[in-house]
Parts: sequence; C-alpha cells; structure tokens
Amino acid sequence: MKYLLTEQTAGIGIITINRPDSLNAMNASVVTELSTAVSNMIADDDIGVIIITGSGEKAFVAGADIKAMQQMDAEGALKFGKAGQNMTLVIENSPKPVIAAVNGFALGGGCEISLACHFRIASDNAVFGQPEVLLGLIPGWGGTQRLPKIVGTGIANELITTGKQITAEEAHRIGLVNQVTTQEELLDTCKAVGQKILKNSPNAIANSLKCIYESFDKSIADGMEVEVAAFANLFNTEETKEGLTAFVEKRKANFRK
Ligand code: CO8
Repeated sequence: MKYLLTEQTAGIGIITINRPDSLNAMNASVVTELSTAVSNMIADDDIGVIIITGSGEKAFVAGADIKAMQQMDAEGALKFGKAGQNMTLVIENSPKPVIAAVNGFALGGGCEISLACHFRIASDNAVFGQPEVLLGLIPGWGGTQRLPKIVGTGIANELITTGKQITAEEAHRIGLVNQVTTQEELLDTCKAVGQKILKNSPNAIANSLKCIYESFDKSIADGMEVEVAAFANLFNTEETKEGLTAFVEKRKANFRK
C-alpha cells in the first residue's frame, strides 16, 4: 500500500494513514487503500481488534484532500463522496471493534473516519472539527448522520454550522472521545483497551455491535426483537457454552483457541 502502514501485534491490527506531508489528507487512493486494509483485517482470523491512527505528531487526518476536490466537478464529487462513504461503512460494519487513535487534527473527513470507528481515544493535542462550511461544502462521509447520534443534535448542529475546531478535552466533555491520553501513551492505551476486548467472546462482541448499529433505525421494541434473536442464537455456539461453563467451573473462559 502506498499511503498506509499496517502491522499486527498480539491480536490487534494497526492501520496508520501515512501521508504526513499533507497531514494525512485523504485522496481517492487513500480512501481505496483504507477500505481494503480494514476489509483485510476483518477477514484475518488472527486479528480481533483494529486500531486506525495517523502518522506523524500533528495529524490523525486533516480531511479529504482539498487540492484534489478543487479539481472536481459534481460527477467526480459524487464518486469521491460515495467511495468515502463506503469506506466509513466498511469500518462501521466491522464485526471486530475498530478504535480511532486520534493523534492530532481530525478535521472534516478525518473527523468522519473517527466517527465511523466504534469509539475514539485521543491524545491531548488532538483537534476535532467539521470545517466543511468554511469551504462551501458539507460533511460528505457521514458526518451529518453520525455526529448527531454521538454528541446529540444541538451540539452537532453547532459544530457543523460554525465549523469550529475543538480540543481533545472539549471532545471528551461532549462524549465525542472516550478517553484523553498523552501523545506518547496513546497507542499503548488503545492496545490495552484492545487486549481487554480480546479476552471476550468474538461472537458476542460482533452480535453486540450489530444490535447497537441496528438500533439506529428501529423503535426500541423492534430493536429488542433483533437483540433477543441474537441472544438466543448464541446458545448454538461453542463460545457461549464455553463462557457459561467457565463461570460455573470457576475458571477463565478461553474463547480464542
Ligand atoms: N487537503 C490537502 N492538503 C492539506 C489538507 C487537506 N485537507 N490539510 C493540510 N494539507 C496540506 C497543506 O496544504 C500543506 O501542504 P503544503 O505544504 O504543500 O502547502 C500541508 O498539508 C501542511 O498543512 P499546513 O501548512 O496548513 O499546516 P498548519 O499547521 O499551518 O495547519 C491545519 C494545519 C489547521 C490542519 C490546516 O492544514 C488546515 O486547515 N487544513 C484543512 C482542514 C480542513 O478544512 N479539512 C476539511 C476538508 S473538507 C473534507 O474533509 C470533506 C469530507 C467529505 C468529502 C466528501 C467528498 C465529496
């Protein structure tokens, strides 16, 4: 891959968006590469958690590539917009938790990539924002859909219409990030959270994420139908038998043999 670094360590796949000269801005090639890298890690049985971060000390992703967009007509923008949206759906629909390790600027499309991740952990120098309106644009990779669900409509409306940038601390206060660390500790913190997740049943994790995702377009009653069906199906799996038996036998469950 030209713009990504990938590695695997103790069950965790790490994808680093690596275009530091442009603050990791996303052009069409980076979008395709990120979709492919996440799909590959989803298919890899040795990986149970995925972390996405940016290279360098300054940026997670400073947005979609503005220089590339300046050259686009409406047809090109539709193609670029759909490719980016598809990339966010690949991330969001991953049955393995995807953590955004936000190590600097997460602006526009960069913020939107982090929103598609299952949760965000940020370093104290991180800056979040949806500054598209300053460019005569709107968020195009799911920001108008996901941001209000994460921080609430009022705060999303303010962030998107002012285009203002907020600190990691403010992002933590409004529930956009789960935890703030120093830049040095960011990756280790994400890996430690990943290791906690890896102790648990992969089937149960995947089904939990699916039920949470499906709740967005369902009533509570309909969502609970999905939940109870998934709950019951788990009783057909070895993992659930192992989890329940391990408790009764007073030992730790071994889900990943
Ligand atoms: N695109 C392209 N190049 C970028 C981008 C970007 N988003 N961000 C930074 N760069 C480049 C700069 O042009 C510069 O390159 P060069 O040295 O060749 O001039 C280099 O990265 C370093 O940037 P700066 O010199 O500007 O660094 P500063 O520390 O002074 O500023 C900022 C850092 C504040 C992050 C500043 O670079 C900035 O404001 N960047 C743009 C942020 C932005 O507006 N992002 C949103 C873009 S729009 C978007 O993401 C839409 C998503 C949906 C797409 C839907 C498609 C249809």
